[in-house]
Amino acid sequence: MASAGASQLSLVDESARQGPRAPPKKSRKTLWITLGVIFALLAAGGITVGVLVSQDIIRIGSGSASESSAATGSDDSTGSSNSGSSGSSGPGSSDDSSPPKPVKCPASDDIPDSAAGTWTDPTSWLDMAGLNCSFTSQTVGDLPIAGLNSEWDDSARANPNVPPLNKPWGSYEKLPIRGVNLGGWLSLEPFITPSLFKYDKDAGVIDEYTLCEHLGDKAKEVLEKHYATFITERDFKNIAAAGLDHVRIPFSYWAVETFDNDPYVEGVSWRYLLRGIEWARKYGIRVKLDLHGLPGSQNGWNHSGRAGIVRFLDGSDGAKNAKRALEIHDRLSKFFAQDRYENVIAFYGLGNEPARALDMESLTQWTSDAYDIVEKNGVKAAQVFSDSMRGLNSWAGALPGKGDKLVIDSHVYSIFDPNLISMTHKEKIALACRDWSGMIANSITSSGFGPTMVGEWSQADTDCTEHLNGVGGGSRWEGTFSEGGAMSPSCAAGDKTCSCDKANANPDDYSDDYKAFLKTFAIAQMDAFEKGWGWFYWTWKAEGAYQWSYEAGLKADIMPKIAYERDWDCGKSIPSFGNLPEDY
Ligand SMILES: *[C@@H]1O[C@H](CO)[C@@H](O)[C@H](O)[C@H]1NC(C)=O
Ligand SMILES: CC(=O)N[C@H]1CO[C@H](CO)[C@@H](O)[C@@H]1O
Repeated sequence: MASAGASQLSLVDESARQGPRAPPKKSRKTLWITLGVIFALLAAGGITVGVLVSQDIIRIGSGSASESSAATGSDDSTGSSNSGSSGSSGPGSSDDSSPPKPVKCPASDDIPDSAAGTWTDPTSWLDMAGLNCSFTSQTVGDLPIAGLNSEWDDSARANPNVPPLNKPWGSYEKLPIRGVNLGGWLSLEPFITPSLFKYDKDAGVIDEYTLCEHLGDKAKEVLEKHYATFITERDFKNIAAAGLDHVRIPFSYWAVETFDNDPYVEGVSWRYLLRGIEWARKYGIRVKLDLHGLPGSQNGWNHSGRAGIVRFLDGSDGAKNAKRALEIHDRLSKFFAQDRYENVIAFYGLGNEPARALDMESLTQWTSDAYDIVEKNGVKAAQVFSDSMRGLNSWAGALPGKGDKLVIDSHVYSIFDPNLISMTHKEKIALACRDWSGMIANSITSSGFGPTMVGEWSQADTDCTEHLNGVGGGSRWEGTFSEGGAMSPSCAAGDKTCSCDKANANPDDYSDDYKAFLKTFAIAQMDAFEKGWGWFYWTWKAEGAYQWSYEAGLKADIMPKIAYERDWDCGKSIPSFGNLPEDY
């Protein structure tokens, strides 16, 4: 319309320039005809648009329910409403100066047969909130961009303590990560969501693999419902409000691809990962990608997808699965090298907790190969590898020459080691302030590995939480969990008074002294881990495991309200916690 109008006007100008010799009557007649045609076209266009709008074919200003309630500051938005075919506008398009472009959501007839029902088919998506509903078969690195808006806005900042996304963070040694994991969301873990694992023992459901096997055709529906409801936009908003600035997002290889006869649900979590990154962006939170399950299982633990045997690097098909993992990194890194991710993805994790038993030399070689692939594909984020539970010292001097582009990740817990879990409350705080703090400070020097982060830790001081030691596993605390040796209660009292009742109670029923201890223990660890590049708490949300849920910890006042404003530090003396008994 605009270009047609312009050429009409130039015709009018032309006739006007013909000056006095041109018959004025004819000239005026041409002008009126021209204007008449323009008005007729405008009117017809308006009617057409009106009809399309009234028939819901074009939607205008169609921000999703969650976006509009977040914009008005409502805290009740769940961000998970199934808003059917409603489209969504990009972050920049709410700007008054540029009215949102109309979005046409396709009907199933509009989807090409080849894509119908696949992960690119928006009519098959359970939850459209925050997603672009247009059909596109476009991929990057062979991975779909479906659901993404074309524009993005990196101007948000998580809190006044950190720079907005579009400004450099600066040195992580000076300003450490204060982050949280979104555990149990895109990679399931029984202790985080026991409700998904409530089956008779005979069903043998102990991890995501056996769960999907058991559910069969229903697996997709059950898992997508979990993806859509367990973590929503509201969580990202609350994470930023708690003074946290990074999220580590665990996801597993079946977000991208499945192999052989894998029962896993393929591809569905991909869209939720991409949407999670967009929500992080909206609240100014930087992201650490964390490939939590690698082909074959890199550690044989339930959170790798499949408990039991390691078939990665080692074991049957170990070499094949290690190669598959490199191919997945090739695709992922091509995708995440897009400009849109440069400011929001701060860290790219190569693999969570490869087994300690794996040969150090082959693990180092695999890590180096993966690093090269990701680097070559243009990912600007620093890469992260796990110390594979060997301890930071084992990696001093390893994988040299990468400067700040490769960070080591250690997971620090006091409860899986009989020597640590049996410490008294005060000893545990001293352990964090003295030993862990020294360990991290040493690792970031030139005699250690260098850049060091703690990608997982928790304030739990017992291993009492249901399923923590595997589905139906008991606890070291009460002496009901066997690691091959003799079982004896391992709380500091060391006798049959050791009880899980108090730790597993609702935090409303905790004594003030126990609350004060838990909060001080959390702060002591934050303090220690900030001697390096900072920390990610494990985890943001858990159904009933209060001492593993940052969200529940905030409610119970056993976490600092604002992560970077704390009323105690390791330089102060350890409070007495009244007469807190040592049986819990
Ligand atoms: C939605 O996706 C389509 C296809 O990728 C794209 O052309 C369009 O610009 C997107 N809409 C917005 C609002 O970004
Ligand atoms: C059987 C199994 O793999 N159990 C593990 C499940 O994951 C937790 C930690 O999240 C471990 O402690 C269990 O050993």
